[in-house]
Amino acid sequence: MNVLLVHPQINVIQSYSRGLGYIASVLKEGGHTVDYIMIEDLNYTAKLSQVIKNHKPEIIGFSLYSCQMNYIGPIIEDIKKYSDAFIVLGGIHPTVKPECILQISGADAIVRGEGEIALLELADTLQKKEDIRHIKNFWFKSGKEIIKNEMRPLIDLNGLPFPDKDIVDYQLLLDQSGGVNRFTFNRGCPFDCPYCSNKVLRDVYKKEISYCRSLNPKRAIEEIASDAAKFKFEKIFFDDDIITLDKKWFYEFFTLYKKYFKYPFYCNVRVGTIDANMVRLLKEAGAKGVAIGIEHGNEEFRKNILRRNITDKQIIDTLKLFEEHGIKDNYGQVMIGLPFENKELFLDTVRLCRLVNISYFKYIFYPYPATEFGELCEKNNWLPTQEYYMERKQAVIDYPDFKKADIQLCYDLFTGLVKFKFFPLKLPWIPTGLLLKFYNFLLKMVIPVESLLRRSLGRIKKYFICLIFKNGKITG
Ligand code: B12
Ligand code: SF4
Repeated sequence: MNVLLVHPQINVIQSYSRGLGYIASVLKEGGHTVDYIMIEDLNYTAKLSQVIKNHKPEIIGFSLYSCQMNYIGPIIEDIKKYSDAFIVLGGIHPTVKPECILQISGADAIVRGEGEIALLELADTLQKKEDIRHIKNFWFKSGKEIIKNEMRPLIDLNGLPFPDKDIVDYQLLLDQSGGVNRFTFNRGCPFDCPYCSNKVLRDVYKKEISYCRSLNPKRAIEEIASDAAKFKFEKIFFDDDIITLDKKWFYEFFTLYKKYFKYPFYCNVRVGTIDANMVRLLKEAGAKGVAIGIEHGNEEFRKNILRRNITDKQIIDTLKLFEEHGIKDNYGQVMIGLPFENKELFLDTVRLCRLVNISYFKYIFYPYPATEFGELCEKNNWLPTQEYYMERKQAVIDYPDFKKADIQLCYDLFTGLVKFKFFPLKLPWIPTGLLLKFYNFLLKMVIPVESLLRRSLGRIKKYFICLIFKNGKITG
């Protein structure tokens, strides 16, 4: 069968999808033909219809994050005008919100959870012209009815081929991302953070005790080696939610990595899951930096609302541990605009971040469907006020105590407020809102002047060094 995999990435940073890569490998191994197309903006129509007319797919599979749902209705309606391919929606959104099958009128089915074997079975069964309605993981539209099939057991990751990177111009993707190659070798996370989809994913597979699984370390090393032989890249980012969770895996994997590779790398670490020995191994293996989830700077808020039982001291000590071992290019992830947050609480995030010397990935909170916060926001009508927006970068929720405009202001100011520590964060006679607006004005003036000064000083320094070298006064 001819299968077309569609990856809508509108208003998000473009990246390779390992999920679609695995699906493509398994379909190809099963004798099917696979094409892939990425939709990066709303001018997709001509490109998409060209691909569909050329390749004549019999199945078209969409991989969907929640933030892409508003875009795909018209795309699919358009396809229906000139193709009678069977249209399947898969990925995280249909997994956690399968009812979305009703929202997209042109969709024939959705797949919940892992799609490799489910889609292969669909292609095989359609090819044989047999009844597809029993295939596990699928929800099918059948007239006005929805057929809701049960889930199949979780896949043995070690039995899978490597994700197919030939479906895209992978080298171009690597070059565009500054030579960063990304890998994820583990699936699942055992924590229950109310804003994250991991608990929902676990619940989808509730009968499976082994939801959190890892690719065998040797196999993971083989995948990196296979990429190293095919592509040119400078460094690696391990996207696993928490690479330090399974200690046995961690030691085995990084001992092998140290032996075989020289690529500097970054990974995600959860405070409380790492000790000095592990940090030492990361350093020896070539870690340049780690990303840790700070999420919020108010300890009570972090514990009680975000259910992250991690103290400020633990965060500071963990980062110190990395510094002491020479892992210095570290990142903290922070969220702004959470339910029950306000401007005062936001300033606690700035306060905590001022105490540590790291860079930041800052995000505006987005209520992912079926998560605890997603449902809370739905119940309280705290949902995005715009149809199209840059998820995590644009404020779209208006809470009674934290207005959309203020969330955006806090997001825009965050880096400046952390960097310029001399700005006081509490001036008793200025209410927080006014203070933030004043700083917004100051930062717009100060940041450009500061970086201009730094660049000019750098140039002057270089000029003098050149002059001295030329005159032979310094001989190295
Ligand atoms: C690694 C990762 C990334 C990486 C790589 C992403 C990628 N495209 O592969 C990076 C850092 C780039 C990233 C970015 C983003 N991510 Co991310 N990411 C993850 C993480 C930690 C693991 C995903 C993964 O690789 N899983 C393993 C692979 C093999 O599984 P998979 O991709 O889910 O695919 C399987 C199934 O979903 C299904 N499937 C997928 N597509 C299809 C299609 C069809 C037709 C079928 C039948 C089946 C199917 O079969 C696949 C194979 O089993 C998850 C958390 C999690 N535990 O899932 C978050 C997660 C998926 N990310 C999330 C988000 C929001 C994003 C961003 C949109 C954030 C942003 N605004 O920029 C971007 C979008 C990136 C993009 N352009 O696609 C959310 C999604 C929530 C939601 N409801 O939408 C998650 C769940 C984290 C969370 N906060 O809860 N991410
Ligand atoms: S620890 Fe991280 S990956 Fe795990 S549930 Fe919490 S936010 Fe999600």
